[in-house]
Amino acid sequence: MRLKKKTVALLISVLMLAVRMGEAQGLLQNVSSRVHQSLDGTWQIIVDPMETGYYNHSWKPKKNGYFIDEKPKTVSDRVEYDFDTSDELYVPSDWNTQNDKLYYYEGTVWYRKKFITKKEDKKKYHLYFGAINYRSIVYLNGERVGEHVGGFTSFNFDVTDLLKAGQNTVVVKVDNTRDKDGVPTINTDWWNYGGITRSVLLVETPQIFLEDYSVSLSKDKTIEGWVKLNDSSAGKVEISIEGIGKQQVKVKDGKASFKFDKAPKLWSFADPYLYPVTLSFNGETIQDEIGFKYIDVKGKDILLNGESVFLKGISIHEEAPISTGRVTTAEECQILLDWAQELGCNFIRLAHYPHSETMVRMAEKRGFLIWSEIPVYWTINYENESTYQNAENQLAEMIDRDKNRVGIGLWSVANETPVIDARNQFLNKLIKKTREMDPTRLICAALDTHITKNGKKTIDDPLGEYVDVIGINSYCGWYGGTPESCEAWEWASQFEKPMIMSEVGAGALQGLHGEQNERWTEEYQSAVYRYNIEMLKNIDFLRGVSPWILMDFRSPRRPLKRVQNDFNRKGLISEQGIKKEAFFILQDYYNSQPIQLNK
Ligand code: GCB
Repeated sequence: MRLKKKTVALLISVLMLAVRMGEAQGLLQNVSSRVHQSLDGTWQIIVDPMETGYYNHSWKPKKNGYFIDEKPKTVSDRVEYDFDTSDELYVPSDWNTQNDKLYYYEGTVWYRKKFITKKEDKKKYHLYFGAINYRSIVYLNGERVGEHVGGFTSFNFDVTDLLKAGQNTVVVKVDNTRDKDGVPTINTDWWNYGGITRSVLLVETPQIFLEDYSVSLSKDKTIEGWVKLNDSSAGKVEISIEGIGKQQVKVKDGKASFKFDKAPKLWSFADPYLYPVTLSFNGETIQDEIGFKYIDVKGKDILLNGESVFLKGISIHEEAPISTGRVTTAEECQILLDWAQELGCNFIRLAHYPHSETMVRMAEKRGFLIWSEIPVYWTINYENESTYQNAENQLAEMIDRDKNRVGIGLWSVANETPVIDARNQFLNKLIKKTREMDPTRLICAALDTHITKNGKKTIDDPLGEYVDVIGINSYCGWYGGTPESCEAWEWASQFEKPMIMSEVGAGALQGLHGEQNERWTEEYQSAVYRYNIEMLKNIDFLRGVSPWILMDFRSPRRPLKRVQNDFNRKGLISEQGIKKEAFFILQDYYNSQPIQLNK
């Protein structure tokens, strides 16, 4: 049988979509405001480096894998695992910092939780995962529910049919094995923390429910939005925005858009105002807090609500202060944001992957503009279509979750990627997709290549053409040149666009002192900051800075025992929360730098 070209194209696109969507259903917007039961806490675990719980000796998937949580029925039965007497791990968290045996572990760990729940007719139940790194397969009461790929985005499954009133067993196979074709790839400069790293929730909704919504500023500076049900039903969604108004939106075919003809007060650094928003449908009420802003670029300027601004930022990894490991609590987010505020920041770069919803919500509430990024990092496999689909899926999941977060100003599609054709095409496609999904925010990428032309560092990466804001990672004084040499560096750009110095910095062990030319001392790091700040002051198209990085973070690329001990030491603060001298140098710079640029 010969298939027509068109049919083949259609089949391919359907297949792609299936890959993109994985098996998770549409993401539930704002889960924490819905009726839910937390499944956080202690889970039983089995470490399974040989995948014995999944494959038989011929490497065929087993029907009776660990997911059925079997018990011997008689004394002569052979069952070679037992969750009940196995080790435990806390969820949410990584396994590496909870159990010494798992510090360097990469592979599969099976997680099991038993929980008791009620089950009402006419309700739907969803298992929601804030994030699992990296590959997960979810089972409920012995049946496979679905799977997900990607370590930093949220997903959920409809488990209504499998859920029982009373006791239930959820088993999750978590595999953090690095993959050459993955996003990220095998080579990164951060710890590949494995595990169920964000909260797990059992969410209850009506059978027909409001799955997703968007509320944002329209082009005419009033309010617009849309609502989407889980199916193509009709109905009425009530939306109320405190201080603005209330309306009933008629939904047809599962979707509807709406407008409020009133100009809201705008969110700003100094007054990060969020409106209480309530959405009700079919007996479910969802509360949100939503702000309104507009952000554009004009020539070399970044305009926030029409005003040219300077972004005083800092890069942040999702690394927990003091306790180390992945950030898992609101208190840890608070500490990181307190430090950024003390530094004088109005901007944070959440590197190198989407951070938790808690972090994003807290940051916008405190007036930080946010750069949010997907882990398209260094040399991923740009030639591979499934790598692209994976990256696009993570991008879609990031935007899906955070589209209502006014604090997000920039979506970053990549960090330090090589300038080759395959990468240019890959990233152009991703940029186009980002624009389609969200035309209201700026698109950027952290680039690292620049040639020296007429004695000036010149930004010439062809990607500069496609992004709105050019991020540049430059490590003068650390990966090249002496600290003193940086002051004289001059910059030029082939693009009439704003630039953010998205990384600059140097490593220092907190408490280690010496001469300013002595590596790893606080004096060396301070010198790098001082001279780079002088350099930055001379870049006339510079509209922001996010030095690398707020706090020391764990990385296997950093083995030097005397100072690093598995930590990248470029933090302005040690992982134990002690500020290094360079913190105050950056703070002085930020205190002297106006936010509003009167051009
Ligand atoms: C970079 C990377 C960042 C690294 C940093 C470093 O350019 O973007 O992920 O951690 O340099 O410390 O080398």
